[in-house]
Amino acid sequence: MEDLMEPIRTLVDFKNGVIHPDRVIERRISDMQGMYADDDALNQLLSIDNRLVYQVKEVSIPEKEGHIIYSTTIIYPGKVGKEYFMTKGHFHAKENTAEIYFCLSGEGYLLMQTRQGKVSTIYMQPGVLGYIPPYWGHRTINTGSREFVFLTLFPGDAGHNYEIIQKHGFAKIMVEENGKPVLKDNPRYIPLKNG
Ligand code: M6P
Ligand code: ZN
Repeated sequence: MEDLMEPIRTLVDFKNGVIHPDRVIERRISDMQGMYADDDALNQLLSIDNRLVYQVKEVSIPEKEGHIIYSTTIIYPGKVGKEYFMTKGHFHAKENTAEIYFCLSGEGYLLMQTRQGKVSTIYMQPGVLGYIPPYWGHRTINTGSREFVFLTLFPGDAGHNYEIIQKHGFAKIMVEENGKPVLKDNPRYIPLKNG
């Protein structure tokens, strides 16, 4: 019983996420360089104000097999050029691990992709649970005009692999056209050679 841990009670607000997080990760425009199709639009935004794109509020759970890590993410409304504010996106370091996203407020998309370039999306609104099966890389996108807030749960030993997305990008991007979100081919996408 050497690993016995005390139970944890966490208060989650539907608009603000975890109320007393142990850690808050902030991602600003400057952290998103190279991730949007339009570099000029990003640099222009950066010259005005290095805005907050999203925040992850984490609870300290051991990053070990058997545990379930949970956190809430708030993606602020905004765009870089025509592309909506989004998370960096990642695969799990241990790729045969799944994840659950549950929308608390706002709206957006869960964009998923396999190493082979197969793409899938789930439209998220309050009450929608998106299940990301093992082997799918994932990113979330705020296509609404308010904060997009969701709760996530994933295995303690899943880990994050950002490298694949940083180097190759997602095959699709979500852009605004005539006031509506549209999924388009990403001009910067580099397919993985061996999947
Ligand atoms: C969710 C979870 C986290 C992740 C966060 C932000 O809360 O999937 O594990 O860190 O979204 O996404 P990213 O790490 O891709 O920036
Ligand atoms: Zn994940």
